[in-house]
Amino acid sequence: MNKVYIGLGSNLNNPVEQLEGALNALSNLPEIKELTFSNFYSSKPVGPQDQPNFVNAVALFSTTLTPIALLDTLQSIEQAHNRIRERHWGPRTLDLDILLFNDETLSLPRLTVPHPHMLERGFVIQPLADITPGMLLSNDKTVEEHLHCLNTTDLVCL
Ligand code: ROI
Repeated sequence: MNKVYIGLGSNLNNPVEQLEGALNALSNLPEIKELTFSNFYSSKPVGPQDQPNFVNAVALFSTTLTPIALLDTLQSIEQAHNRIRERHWGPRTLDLDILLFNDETLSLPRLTVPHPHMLERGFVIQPLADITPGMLLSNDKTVEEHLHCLNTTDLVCL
């Protein structure tokens, strides 16, 4: 079984419902077991500010899927939620990103793991810290140590 952390985000069409729908879809898949997830957090957009606030969470599960099969699965859930993506770093109905896949490093055309921006983003590290504060990340710091280095004043726990 592979141990996977994914990030969930939405800022359109009732973001909380989008995240709940995605978690429900994941929990119904036979290839996915032991799904747990963080609190939901609302925050201002990173990047272009002329868009609604985001709601973000992190989920942890075990899966028999390979990284690419999981990516395909996540993209089909995004599509089923009528993902709208108008522009780069613009608003979206549902974003599902593979953050960590076991302790693997992957540089594939479609997929980079660990997620290249996760350490800079409070909206990823705060929910990750809810689930696994003591986990060591790539540079030998714990999730909690990373959290202390980030400005999370903007995050509101829902
Ligand atoms: N900003 C926040 N707060 N949350 C996100 O999930 C998010 N996703 C993005 C960009 C547009 C970079 N900003 C975000 O893709």
